Amino acid sequence: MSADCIFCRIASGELPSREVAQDERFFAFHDIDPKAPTHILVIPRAHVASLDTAMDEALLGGLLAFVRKVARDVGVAELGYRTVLNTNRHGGQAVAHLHAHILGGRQMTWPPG
Ligand code: DGP
Repeated sequence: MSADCIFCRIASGELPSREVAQDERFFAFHDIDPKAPTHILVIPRAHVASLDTAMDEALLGGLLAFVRKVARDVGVAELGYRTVLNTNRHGGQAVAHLHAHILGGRQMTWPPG
């Protein structure tokens, strides 16, 4: 837990969010600025700044497994969805707490901007 991290504060319940799912390691909630009909963020409860500094491979595997479970549970898995991990400045990472975006409910395009 990092006291000045908004995603740590969301995962702890200190800040409000539209929760989708949680377990002892992960928390999923709706993005405040959705870019698709379904736009969910999945974060580890533990404070990890980015994919670049995430050293716990079990945590990374667990994050993807949780993404898959959430995508199935909200009903976007069959048609498909995009999972995005923006990393550092060129990656477009605005919040320095590791998070996976789940984007679904519309056809995605390629390449991303
Ligand atoms: P990124 O650019 O990958 O760091 O994406 C950060 C995302 O987090 C962005 O899509 C907006 C979202 N976000 C930022 N602050 C909040 C917040 O306080 N609540 C929620 N639900 N989402 C937030």
